[in-house]
Amino acid sequence: MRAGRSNWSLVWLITKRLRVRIPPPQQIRLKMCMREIVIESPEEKKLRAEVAARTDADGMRMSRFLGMPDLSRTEGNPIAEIVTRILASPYFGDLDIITTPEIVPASVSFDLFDFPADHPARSRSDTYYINDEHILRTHTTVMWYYYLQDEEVRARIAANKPVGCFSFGKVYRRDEIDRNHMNVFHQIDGWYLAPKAVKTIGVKELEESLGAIATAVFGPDVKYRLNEDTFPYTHPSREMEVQIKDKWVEVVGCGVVKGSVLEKLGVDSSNYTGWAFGFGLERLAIVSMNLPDIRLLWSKDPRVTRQLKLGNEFKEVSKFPPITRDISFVVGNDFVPNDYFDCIRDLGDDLVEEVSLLDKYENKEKFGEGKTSYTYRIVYRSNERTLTVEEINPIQEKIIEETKEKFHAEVR
Ligand code: FA5
Ligand code: MG
Repeated sequence: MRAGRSNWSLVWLITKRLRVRIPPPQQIRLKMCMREIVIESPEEKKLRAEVAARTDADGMRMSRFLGMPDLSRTEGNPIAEIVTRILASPYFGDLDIITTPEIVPASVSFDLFDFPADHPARSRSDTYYINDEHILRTHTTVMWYYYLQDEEVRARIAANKPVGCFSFGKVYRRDEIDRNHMNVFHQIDGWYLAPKAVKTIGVKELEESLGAIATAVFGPDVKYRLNEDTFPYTHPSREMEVQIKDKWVEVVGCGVVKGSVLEKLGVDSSNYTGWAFGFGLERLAIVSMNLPDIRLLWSKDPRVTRQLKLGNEFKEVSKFPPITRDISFVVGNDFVPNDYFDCIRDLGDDLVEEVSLLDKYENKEKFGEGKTSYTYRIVYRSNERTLTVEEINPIQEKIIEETKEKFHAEVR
């Protein structure tokens, strides 16, 4: 199944000569020779069925998210195109591809990856919990665990050989709502581990791998830079920014894999070292096409889909007018904004373009102890049609109702 070395040098030669922006078909065919590992999880199947049967708001929301299409596997979508380009990059010649469950144990996602006990990602305000033990995966980095369970991979490690793979697909986070953020988005991760006999991996190799990513996606003239960053499972860590027009945009998180995490995953860290990266695919697509709104990537409007080609400057299709509504309320200090954004998204679905905080303050005399006043602006806009007040008012009414009932807020 695995491509022989000789095959790969051929791919490398082809790519090098052409400096392709879009990989020609023969390369993609050759790339099929990478080993594809698909992790079947009976536990995930069972949990998916359980979620699908739920009728509470949380359950229905997660069920809706799980049912959304995986754009990284949707032919013709730029998210899939970015993945294809990265997989075709000669630098990553012999990496495997692994598909992992989307519902994963919290213990795997957080404990094995050295997340401190008080890390915000562990909290229910940042992560979707299916139950006390399981979450919707928050990043594709969780593949490290699954990859190292594969028998052939373990055999390669036992034989003192390098291993590495890509993993891509949907991830889920409770987050703000704006033109650059969705609760469901896509990531790709890659990593490579080598024994000392082959090489010791440090920042130099990490930077090389990132250069390869930047070139694969944006072409050879891309300008990028690396800043210090921190992740629980890598050290040192970096974020990569690429320059688009005169703006620097954060696109990739990466680092040298931490020895303590390798040990927990069953790899001898005195022998093996590795680099790893992971990033949001939407961000790259937005940057590459100058997209004004992340939701356009999900659009079915032919005026939009026709234009969704990487590197193609997006021309705004007559933007439909927004409807804006503000809501002010006083609420207890245990109010969790991400819960509120979820609630608004449930009620307004993809008509909600943005929710922004206009104002927040405490005033003991006026509201009493432990209370805060918030004002949010909700911008409703459709990418498909002009919204009417008749359509938006009932949604806004419902939001006001839920603000009172679910969040015990006093709406002003
Ligand atoms: C991570 O997820 C790390 N797992 C990356 C990593 C992998 C580091 C391996 C080291 C080694 P971070 O939380 O910064 O990192 O997210 C990565 C990218 O996801 C961001 O740069 C951004 O492009 C994208 N992203 C994050 N939140 C959202 C969102 N709500 N909507 C769309 N894209 C998002
Ligand atoms: Mg980041």
